[in-house]
Amino acid sequence: MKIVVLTGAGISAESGVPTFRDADGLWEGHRVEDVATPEAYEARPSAVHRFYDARRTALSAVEPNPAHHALARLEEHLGDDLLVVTQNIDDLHERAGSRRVVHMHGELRSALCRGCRSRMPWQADLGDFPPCPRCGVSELRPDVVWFGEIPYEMDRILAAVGESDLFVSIGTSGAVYPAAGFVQVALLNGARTLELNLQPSEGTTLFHEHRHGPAGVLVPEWVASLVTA
Ligand code: BJW
Repeated sequence: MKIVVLTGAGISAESGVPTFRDADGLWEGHRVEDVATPEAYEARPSAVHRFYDARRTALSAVEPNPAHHALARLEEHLGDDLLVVTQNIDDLHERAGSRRVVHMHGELRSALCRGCRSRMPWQADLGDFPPCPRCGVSELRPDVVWFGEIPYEMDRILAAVGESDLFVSIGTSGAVYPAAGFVQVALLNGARTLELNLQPSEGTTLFHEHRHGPAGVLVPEWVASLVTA
């Protein structure tokens, strides 16, 4: 059985990483749609760098939770038949042991050159506008996908979703496309669809099955049922 799992901020919530659209969400009073844009970066680059530098630093203080570990365990059983597509820019899937992970909205521990478009692993702050070590010309920005930009590895993702027998969405509000549309691609190709989320997502009616509760409980239960079956 081929499985594609789409994860969102909700899977990292129990690790202490804030979500975007919940009451205690990340942007506190700002709509994420107004600030996660290239235009916001052009207007206030220092403020945007401060925000991402703080989130990168905070990553060192959080750990993967039982939901991340369960997905890593599932990969041990399914190997190449499991692909985790995450909208998250944290590295908690990898730290739990998952290897087949696509970061469609980029990664906190990566930088992108605004000039030569090189992507490179990056641990330090970007707020002092370091030049690109590859071209030396332009400044680096967070390697994340803002509104209006094209998410990474879309061809690989759509091929995997199209070939999947089961599509599982975990901890995402279903508010942001193209990720919110993957369930429809899966349905059109005959896959079963399962939602594991704290509450019904915006696309909840598109799923054959829903389980609502914390990912740290639901995901290990779901993985255990698959592995024992
Ligand atoms: C728990 C839990 C627990 C809590 N256990 N659950 C009009 C109509 C349709 C589309 C568009 C439109 N106008 C514009 C668009 C396109 C636009 C878009 O979707 N806009 C919407 C506002 C409508 N999309 C884009 O621009 C994208 N690019 C694009 O479309 O390019 C064109 C193209 C695509 C493909 C091929 C060719 C061309 C880019 C989108 C980029 C999104 N970027 C961000 C920021 C990334 C960097 C950063 O992290 O700062 O990505 S925005 C933000 O939202 C972030 C997230 O990945 C993304 C999704 O959020 P997520 O993960 O769902 O979090 P929440 O907070 O919304 O939800 C958390 C859920 O977890 C909730 O349901 C909770 O209940 C639950 N939860 N605790 C389980 N313990």
